[in-house]
Order: sequence, then C-alpha cells, then structure tokens
Amino acid sequence: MKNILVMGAAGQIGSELVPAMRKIYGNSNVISSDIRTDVSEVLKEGPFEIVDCLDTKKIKDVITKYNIDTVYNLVALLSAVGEQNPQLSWKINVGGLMNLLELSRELKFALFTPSSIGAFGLSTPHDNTPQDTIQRPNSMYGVTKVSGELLCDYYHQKYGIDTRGVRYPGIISNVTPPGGGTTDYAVDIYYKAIQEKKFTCNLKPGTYLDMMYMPDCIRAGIEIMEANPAKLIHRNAFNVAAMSFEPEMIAAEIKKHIPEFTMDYDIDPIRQAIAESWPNKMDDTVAFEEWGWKHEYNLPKMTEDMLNVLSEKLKK
Ligand code: AKB
Repeated sequence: MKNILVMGAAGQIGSELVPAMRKIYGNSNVISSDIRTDVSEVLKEGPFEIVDCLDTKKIKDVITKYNIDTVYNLVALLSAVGEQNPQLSWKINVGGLMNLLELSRELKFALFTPSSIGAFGLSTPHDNTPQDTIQRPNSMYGVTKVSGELLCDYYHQKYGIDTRGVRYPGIISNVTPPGGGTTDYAVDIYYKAIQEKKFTCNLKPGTYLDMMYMPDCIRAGIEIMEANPAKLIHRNAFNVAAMSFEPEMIAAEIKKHIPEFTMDYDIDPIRQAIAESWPNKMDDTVAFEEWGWKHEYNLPKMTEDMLNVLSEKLKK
C-alpha cells in the first residue's frame, strides 16, 4: 500500500485507522474522506476530502488526484439504525460498495471492505461459528454484509480485483463513539461507569457476543491488506475474534476497578432480536492459518485500558 484512501473516515473505525496508518505510510499518503465536514482536527493533519459514497464522479476524481492504489471502504449504516430504514441501508451499504467495485475495474486499486458478525443469522451455529457456514441473516444490515462479501468475491474471481476483508465483531473504542449498532452498549458502559457509576443495559443478561478492542481492529484491517495474496484462500470475510462476553461479565470486570458500579436493564427489542441472531463466539483459526491473525486484547486488558484512557479524557 502506497497511496491509501479511507472512505467514511470520520466514523468509529476510520478516526483511529487514519492516524495509525499515517504513522506507518506517511501523513500525505493516507487520504481521509467523509460526507461530513465537521471532522476532527486529527483527520485534517493529512489530506482530507469531502466524498459521498454515492457520488461516483467525485470518488473517481479523488482516486485519480492522489494516485490511490488502496481504498478502505468504511461507509456503512449499522445494524439497529439499518432496521429503521432498510432501504437506505441497502442504498448506502451495497450501492456505495458497487460504485467502488465498478471503479476498481477501471482504476485498478485494492479494496478493503469490512463485513461483520452481522453477516450471520439464527440458523448459523452460534458457538465456534465456522469460517464457512450457513449465512441467512435476519437484519437488513446482515443482508447488506453478506451481499458485500459475495460481491467482493465475485469481482475478485471475475475481474481479478484485489478485494479483501474481515468479519468484525462489535468494536470497543474510546475516541469516536459508534452510532446505531447492536453492540454499542459495550462502549457506552465504560463512559457511564466513569461519569455516573451506573449503567442501563439494552441487551438481556446472558446475551453473548463477539467483541474486539480498537487496537486489534486496526491491526486486523492493516494486516489483511499487507498479507501475501498467494496464501489467501478466502479473501473477503475472514472471521476475526478477540473476546466473547455477555453484559454481566463486562459489568463484573468494571466493578473490579469501580466497586460502586451498578447495572440494570431496559431491553431494546430490536437490538435484542438482532443480538440473538448473531454468533456467541466465532472461530477465527482460518484467519490465523492464512495470514497469521492473532488478537492481543482480552476483556480484563481492554477494561483496564478503556478506564484509564476515558478517565483522563472525561476530566477535560
Ligand atoms: C453493529 O452492532 O451493528 C456493529 C457490528 C457488529 O457490525 N457494531
């Protein structure tokens, strides 16, 4: 990767992926872009462009202007918000991807598109969910993610485009909050634990989900694009896992640091139904075998770091 464009850079992942990649590849070689104009100063430390994922001409102009060889497509409507507007979810998640795939035929750039645990459904085996298994998602977000996996495979097989991707768990981070996801509670809980010493959880006790801390998420996104293509049998939807927990477990871990912390429940039926259709825990051995994927953060290590970083941030 020499000249990289990150689309949707102002979101939860992009706002940390961009600075991480600028450290590796150089400030001026990582171009951040978003439809929003009110982006953080950090993104503007290197080139920044306003780009709508549905505006093919603008995307083409930016790719040509910076001689881009790799695009990170982080534009997406997440699962819970996608259920409120399924048509828009399809338009953004699949329409935006199709624009990039078509441009990649002409401009020959490599393309990273994240899939998600959302690509699985109720009929998928929930424990040690295999790399290759039943995928009949029950949410529109999931429908768009499976479609994305298939489209990226298709463009690789038919047109030789270097498409790659991973199936991300819920991502936990402390820079930019996620918005409209099912796994967002696992971020909110840390903010509330510090600010109010209590939290109301919108998922039921016993709801296990795969989760991952941001440093692992970023490393997975970079390592898959740097992996030796000759070793990749799968390309676009590698299961990558780090930890699996249910709400009582994250609360118990926080209590070790903030003993007065308490949690109660007010269940969101839409998020609960989505969460129950997703894996409890994915098997990511194929990612390890094909490109050496290994997580570094588990629940205790992440909790300690999240509480330290957020305590400082929320003082300001
Ligand atoms: C969501 O909850 O929608 C996302 C995801 C797991 O893809 N965080």
